[in-house]
Amino acid sequence: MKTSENKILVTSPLLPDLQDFNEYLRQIWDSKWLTNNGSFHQQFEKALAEYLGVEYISVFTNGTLPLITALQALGLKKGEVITTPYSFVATTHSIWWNQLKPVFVDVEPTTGNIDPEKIEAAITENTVAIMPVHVYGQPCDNERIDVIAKRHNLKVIYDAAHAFGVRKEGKSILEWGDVSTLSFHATKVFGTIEGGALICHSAEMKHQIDNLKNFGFRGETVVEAPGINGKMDEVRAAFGLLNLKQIDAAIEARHNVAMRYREAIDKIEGLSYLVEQSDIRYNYGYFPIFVDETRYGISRDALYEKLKANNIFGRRYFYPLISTFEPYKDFPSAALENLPIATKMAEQVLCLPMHHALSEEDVKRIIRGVLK
Ligand code: T4K
Repeated sequence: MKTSENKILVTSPLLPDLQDFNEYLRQIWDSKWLTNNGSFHQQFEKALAEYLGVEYISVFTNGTLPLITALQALGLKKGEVITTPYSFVATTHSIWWNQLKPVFVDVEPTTGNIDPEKIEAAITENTVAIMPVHVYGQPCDNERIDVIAKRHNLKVIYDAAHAFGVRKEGKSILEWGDVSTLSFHATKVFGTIEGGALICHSAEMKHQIDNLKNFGFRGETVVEAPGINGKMDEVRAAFGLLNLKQIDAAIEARHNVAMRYREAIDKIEGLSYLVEQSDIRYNYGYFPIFVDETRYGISRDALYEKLKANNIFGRRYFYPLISTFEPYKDFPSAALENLPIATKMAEQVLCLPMHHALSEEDVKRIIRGVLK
């Protein structure tokens, strides 16, 4: 391999056809309506609800604000929220921004998701909610999480940032828990440049969330809650509306890459990947592999550097663990002995490039790169 070969990045954004987008931009220019629940915003919410198979969805300007707003909408003002350290840092930050206390529990080695058994052990009289993450789009064990939540009267907020379009037994996993959130960041399977959404289960709650993302206004003159500005503008709603038309093809292209990777990695000693659960429609947002240094021969970091030297840019999502970052590292639940599985996964993981536009030649180059 030569370093003069093209750069292959971990992901590449899904972009609408430029002519189609220009036409939508022209309509926005003509209407002079740029934000605040405009026509594209309304169309986008409707089309998303249909595509995802959910009833109530509210789109936001990114994927972090729906998490922050979810905790507000559920009226959680004080207490502890049990969560996973194996995620992007926004998950924990959203708890902190609500002045709630994150409590980390370990994950399951088979999925990387929060371990329900460890949730139960971490519940105290101060626990008010659970915030699991469907990491890499792998569905959490919602049945066990539900039972625990009901038994202890806790709210469940699923961070489904990675789970766009993921279905279990034909139904959207976004219907689980009290609420779920999505991210439409440029690096995600489905993007609106920046964007996100909050999914809830009643018209009343959607109304409350719509008000919260608009400063808490109800009508023109009444402010019913200390809301925030989380509104998605018309340009990004139009972008999202167009991307919906090509999302299935993009997921199919990712699926093909995943199959090629699996076939190759099955033959490499010391490398593994997350095994799929049955009856799930995945979105193939990420392709994490785990490097067992003793059997593979070199460390995860050495493989990461070796690929980089060949212009192949994987990413160590999710290393370091959130619980090791400055704001959280001194929490008792952040202690390494509390999180052995998450710690091991974070030390071994490398996400290989995964997106809809990878060519067969790219895939071959990446596979050659990971071969010993
Ligand atoms: N919850 C979870 C579980 C999440 O994973 C995230 C976000 C959130 C909540 C919060 O959602 P948002 O508020 O972000 O909507 C990225 C993303 O910024 C972030 O959205 C994402 N998770 C996280 C896992 O990854 P970085 O720092 O890795 O992004 P960056 O800029 O290094 O980009 C990665 C690669 O993507 C680049 O090598 C090239 C490619 N890229 C990136 C951008 C921005 C492009 O090709 N085009 C682009 O425009 O954080």
